[in-house]
Amino acid sequence: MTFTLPAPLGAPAEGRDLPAAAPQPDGPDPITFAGRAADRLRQTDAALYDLLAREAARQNQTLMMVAASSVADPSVLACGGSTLGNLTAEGFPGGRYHAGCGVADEIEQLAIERARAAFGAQDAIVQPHSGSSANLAVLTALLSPGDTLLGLDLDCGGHLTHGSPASVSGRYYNAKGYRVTPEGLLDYDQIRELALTHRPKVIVCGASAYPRAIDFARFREIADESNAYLLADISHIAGLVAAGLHPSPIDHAHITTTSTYKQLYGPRGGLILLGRDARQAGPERGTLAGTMRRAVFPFTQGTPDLASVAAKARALDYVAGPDFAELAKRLADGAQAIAERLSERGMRLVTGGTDTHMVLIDLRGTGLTGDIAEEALESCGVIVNRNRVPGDTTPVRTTSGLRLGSNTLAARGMDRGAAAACADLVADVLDALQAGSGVLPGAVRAAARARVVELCARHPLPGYLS
Ligand code: DSN
Repeated sequence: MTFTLPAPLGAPAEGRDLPAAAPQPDGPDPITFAGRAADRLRQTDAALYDLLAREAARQNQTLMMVAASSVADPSVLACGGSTLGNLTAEGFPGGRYHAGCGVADEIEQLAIERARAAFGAQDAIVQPHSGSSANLAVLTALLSPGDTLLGLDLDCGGHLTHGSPASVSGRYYNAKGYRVTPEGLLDYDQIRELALTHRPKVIVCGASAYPRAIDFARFREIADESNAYLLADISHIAGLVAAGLHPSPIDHAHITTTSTYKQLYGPRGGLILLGRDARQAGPERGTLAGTMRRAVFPFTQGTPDLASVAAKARALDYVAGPDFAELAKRLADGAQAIAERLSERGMRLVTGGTDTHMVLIDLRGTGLTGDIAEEALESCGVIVNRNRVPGDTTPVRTTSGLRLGSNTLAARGMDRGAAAACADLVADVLDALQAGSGVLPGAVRAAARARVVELCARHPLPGYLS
């Protein structure tokens, strides 16, 4: 079997240059060199192939409005399915614990450079398996068990890894929480007071369900005053930050983390980014950046997923490219349009609107709960998630809210008008549910489903069918 090797990026390390085969136009693809990988799966495992095909069809034919999701370009998926998945490569470029990592080193270095370029960062660690893994690495590097951490409470929009008792972050550390105002907004005076009272070693800013801009500079002032490290988790807003549509935390926070599959339209995975504090001394030895690298490997992870690292490199190239600004603008506009239309339709929104891709509906007083609304919308092909809202007293699987996001709508090319049409769909279903005491009439479901099919056909997933 012959396959074409890509040209190396630079001069290969001595002894690592591989024989390049002549291009074979009709030969197997040089990335999986399995030929038609999907056909091979179909022939060898029809049951799994069928499930994967059904999932692809589901994504194509539904309106994905989960704020924590997006859609990766097929070129990102190609990297994730490449032979890099076969590689064991503990360590970092130029310092591995296994042989055969020359190409992988170049790929990881490329991902690092692209992450730095996309965010204007001094340093980047591209190996975290997820945003949660990135946060775990940072917290374990900066805190000893029992040390104090200050993060946003879960019902106010914080993330599990920001100090929830359901996670390591709240179980192994002395987690204190800050809350939002009755209007749903961050209260920086309260955060400062809590920081000065509890003297946390780490303050976490960033959120999973907070639709407004975050003042990272103010957070850094509070961290400096209370002698804490500032960790900014921008998993939800990383695309807006990269596009300059949300203030960047890179030079305010000591450390910034993000997942790569939400607003970076990349693979499952995470990043750790450092700005002006990268070269300052870490808590024990070496620099802060070096501390973070060791925190990922060997402290909390083993061998990296190089296929995912390659997929991150691919996604980050797009993020730094000319089309991304347009996409980011569209997703911000789309969220605004959704918030405006839902407000016009009488829905109560947490904070009254949005500065990001995210809109949070407060269902209290409607007689509906998040789980019932989520299920009814899914039956129409509109995919959202139930979410707690500030002060929510319902169980986590019930909730009093719905969280919507515009990432995938924007990737489908939807403008403000199309995004508003999606909001109308949501409002129609919720209105009918309310009128029917939680039961969605079949005629409403059928009409909504037909509009979803029509919207999806008019705005196909980019790169998948064309
Ligand atoms: N962080 C979770 C969320 O926001 O839904 C999953 O990525």
